[in-house]
Order: sequence, then structure tokens, then C-alpha cells
Amino acid sequence: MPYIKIPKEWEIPENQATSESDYINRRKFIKDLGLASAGTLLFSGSNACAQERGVEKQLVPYRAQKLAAKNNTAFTVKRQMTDEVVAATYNNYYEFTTSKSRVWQKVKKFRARPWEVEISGLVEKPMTLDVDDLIKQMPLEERIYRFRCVEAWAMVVPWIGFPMKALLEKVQPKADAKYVRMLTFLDPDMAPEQNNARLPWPYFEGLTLAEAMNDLTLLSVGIYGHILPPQHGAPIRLIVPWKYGFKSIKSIVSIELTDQKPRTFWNTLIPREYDFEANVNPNVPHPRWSQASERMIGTGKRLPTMIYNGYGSSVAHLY
Ligand SMILES: Nc1nc2c(c(=O)[nH]1)N[C@H]1C(S)=C(S)[C@@H](COP(=O)(O)O)O[C@H]1N2
Ligand SMILES: [Mo]
Repeated sequence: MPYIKIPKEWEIPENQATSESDYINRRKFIKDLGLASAGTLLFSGSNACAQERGVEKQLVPYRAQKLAAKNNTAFTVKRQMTDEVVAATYNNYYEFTTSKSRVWQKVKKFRARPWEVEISGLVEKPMTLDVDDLIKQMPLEERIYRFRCVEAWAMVVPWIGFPMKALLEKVQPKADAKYVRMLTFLDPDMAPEQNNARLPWPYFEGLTLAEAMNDLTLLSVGIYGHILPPQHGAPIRLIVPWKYGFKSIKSIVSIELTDQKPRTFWNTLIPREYDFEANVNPNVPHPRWSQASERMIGTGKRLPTMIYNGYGSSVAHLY
């Protein structure tokens, strides 16, 4: 295998904590005093305000495309919800950049429509669907989930989507299907980091069929009441909230049912650090850092990590 340089962000998972909490405190201070315009003066030249103005502008067209979806109260969590702007400016999306705070600025060339999703492999009814036709056919709901990155940051956001189970029932897995393999798009013109040949693009992930059929497993097409902006994995991405975030593959073009355990992107790159299962577990440290606690993005608050990210009653029986 060729030598692969591990990106800085993975070496120092908390490297942006300080600058980010400064940014949030400034935003809150301005908001609390009702000083939006004075704030601009006070902090003119500050990256934080420029960043906030920029992302507000970037989000306008996505916020205009609302998705009607009833909130499923079964999935509400006790934690405070993460601010939309915070979630939209702190992303992992290596196809665009390894800098979490800059993904939203690097997605300008990305086009999420038209978009097709192919469902193939060990199914009775393979099909290729336009994403908007798929969205029309599926039972959309809103679910507020905890989300935990392997780098020990966490958030709470309202996803809109449908259970992956609903799609799998439509294509009818064959008796010998045991795994689901998923792929992200490949288009270096839209996603410049895909020109980096040291990484095995396109991004690929997988689940067991039992995991894919679990009630919690969501194919998300929206967030905060509207369609997904590019940085969150438009137009359709996976959400498996009891697993570390890298399992939740973005911008999916292919879902294939197989009888072989699929390989996964991060496991292929650094097998001793990122395994196939990747269940959130405070008792199993990452080889380079503890997983005992997590930092909430936005507030900077530190909380104890929960086994299976707090979803054990739904998924512990799988393991
Ligand atoms: N295709 C693709 N999917 C991806 C990633 C990526 O780099 N490329 N990053 C993963 C990681 S490490 C995390 S933590 C989540 C981040 O999702 P968010 O930016 O919507 O919070 O996306 C996951 N899905
Ligand atoms: Mo992550």
C-alpha cells in the first residue's frame, strides 16, 4: 500500500475547539445585546462574522426548499439542539477539503440535482431512481438525533428522511443478501480533493443487512426543515446515529446488496484505527485519543460519551 499522510484534522481531533468557542461566544454576545449591526462594526475584520454572514447567504436557496415532514416524537433527545449555522460550518467532507470550517466554502461547484440513486445486487427488483421521485415515494419524517464523530465532537440536529428499511422493502433483498454497500459520487470537477490519488475515491461504506433494516437507520434528504445543503451530504446521505460519524456516508449514488462484507473507506486507509463496526463506545479509546467524553460543537460543553451513543435499547441486540 502506498504511504498515506494522515490529514492533520485526524491527528488532533480537538484542534479547532478554541477558535470555534470564541466564535460562538462572540455570536451569542452580539445576539444577546441585540447588537447585530454594532457587532459587525465591533468585530469587523473578524473571520467569525464574515463566516456567519457568508454561510447565511449560502443557505438561502436551501432554506427556500422546505420539506414537509412530521416530527417523529419517538426520537427526541434531552440535549440542546445545535444551531443550524454551527452545524453548517463544521463538517467532515474530505471530497472538498480536510478543513471542517471551510467545507461550506468549497462546495460552490457541487450540483445535487439531477441525481440518480442505483439500488442493485442481491435484490428481486433492482432499480435506478431520480432522487426527487424517491423522496416523493418515501414516508418522510423528522428525527432529532445525537450525532457523534470519531474525533470526539458531537451535535444534535433535526434530520429529515425515511427509514432505509422502507427502501429495502421496495427492492426486496434476496435470501442470501447479508450486507449493504454504499458509494458516494465521483466527480473531481465538483469535488477537487477527489484529484488526490492517495485516497481511494469514491468514498465507500457498508452495513450489515440487519443494521440497515434497523428502525434507527435513516436515509436523510433534509435538515432543519429544508433540503440538505451540500456540506451535509446533499441530496441523500446515510445516518446511523449509534455509530461514529464516518459510517454516515454522504451524497450516495449507489446502494448494493451483497453476501460479502464490504470494505470501507477509512478502514482501508487506516485499519487499526477505524473498523467496520464503529459503534460509539466510551470504553474503547481511539489509538490516539480517549473516547470517554465528547465536545458539543457550538457550546463547547463536554459530556460523557454514551454507549451506542445512547441508542443501546434499539441496537444492542445486534451485537
Ligand atoms: N462521502 C463522505 N461522507 C462522509 C464523510 C466524507 O468525508 N465523505 N465524512 C464522514 C464523517 S467523518 C462525519 S463526522 C460526517 C459529518 O457529517 P456532517 O458534516 O453533516 O456533520 O460525515 C461522514 N460522511
Ligand atoms: Mo467523523
